[in-house]
Amino acid sequence: MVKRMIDGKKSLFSGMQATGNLTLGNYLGALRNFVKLSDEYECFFCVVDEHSITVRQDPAELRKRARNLLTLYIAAGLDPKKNTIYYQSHVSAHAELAWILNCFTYMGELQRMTQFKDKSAKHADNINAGLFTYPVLMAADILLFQADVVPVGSDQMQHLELTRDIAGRFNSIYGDVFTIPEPYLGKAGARIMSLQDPSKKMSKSDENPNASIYLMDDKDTIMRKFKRAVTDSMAQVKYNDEQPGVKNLIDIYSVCSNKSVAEVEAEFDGKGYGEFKEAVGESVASILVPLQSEFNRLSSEKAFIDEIIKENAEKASYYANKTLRKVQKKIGYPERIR
Ligand code: ATP
Ligand code: LTN
Repeated sequence: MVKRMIDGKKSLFSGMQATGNLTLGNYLGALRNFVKLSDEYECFFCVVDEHSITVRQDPAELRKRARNLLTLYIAAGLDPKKNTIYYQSHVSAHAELAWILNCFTYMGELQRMTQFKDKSAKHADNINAGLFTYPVLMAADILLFQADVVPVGSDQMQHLELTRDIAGRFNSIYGDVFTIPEPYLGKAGARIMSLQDPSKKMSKSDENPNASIYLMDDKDTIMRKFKRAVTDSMAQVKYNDEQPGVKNLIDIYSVCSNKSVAEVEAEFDGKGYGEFKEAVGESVASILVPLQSEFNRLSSEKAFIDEIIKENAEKASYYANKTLRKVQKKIGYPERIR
């Protein structure tokens, strides 16, 4: 039996890290889908600042980026009165449930996680236990809110599978405690590739700034980066695996201009890459430029944002604690005396 937390509505959880500058990949793979789904579900959108400290952060910078991300959620179109938008670190239930779930997760499962392997190769001087148990905290995030659906980019699928395994394992011992979440991957945009090396995903931690479109890039920069994007010498706008650079640009254009892949191929039939890249740049700028002005407007509304931070942390805590108390009771923690 599936539990409905609020008003019979299904619930949705997702989170993003407040590290680095957000890219077009983050927007098309995740944030855009948050907005698309937000009417249909009871939504919890989290700035996962606890995940961020698995790699070293400058404190002032982390605080600033976390606030910017929270503001960006709202600027992208998530209504903070209807959706619960908050910081993970303001809701202690995340860390508390993560501890419990650590005791239901096997070392072997965590050792298989590709993100752990990638990040430990990248940060060889700081392979800390938090980096290793990162997916358990992510499972706790999702399960606390009994999420039915979790919109993510395809790089997070493995973590979501693990979340489902942990939840199933817990339920099989203690009964029906957690909803088993389903991933939501958008049709296109689930994996946007680097503009300089289309075999790698576009990543905010890429050292080459030309590889990524940052959400705060101005129009000239966007146009320039697309102009320099790596393609091939086949001189045809066709969607296939032999042309990974062109394929990536078609994906981006298709999502940003709301056209199907076939429509895009037809539109640029017989035309050169120069013209195509310019159209891709225009379509991306037509989304990012308004997003940036809304972000700038909201950033100056300090009292409004502060109020949202306070109210939504309380709301998130209320629902998270409901699940946490149930879990604590099931596993046999002593009852609280009131
Ligand atoms: P890094 O690349 O530095 O590890 P990240 O951008 O993958 O960071 P997050 O901020 O946690 O890390 O990602 C937020 C969301 O954006 C996740 O749902 C992730 O799957 C999605 N995402 C990230 N990169 C891409 C991409 N290139 N294409 C599509 N979705 C992406
Ligand atoms: N690991 C995710 C961020 C994240 C997340 C979550 C996404 C943390 N907790 C819960 C969805 C649901 C990433 O994108 N790197």
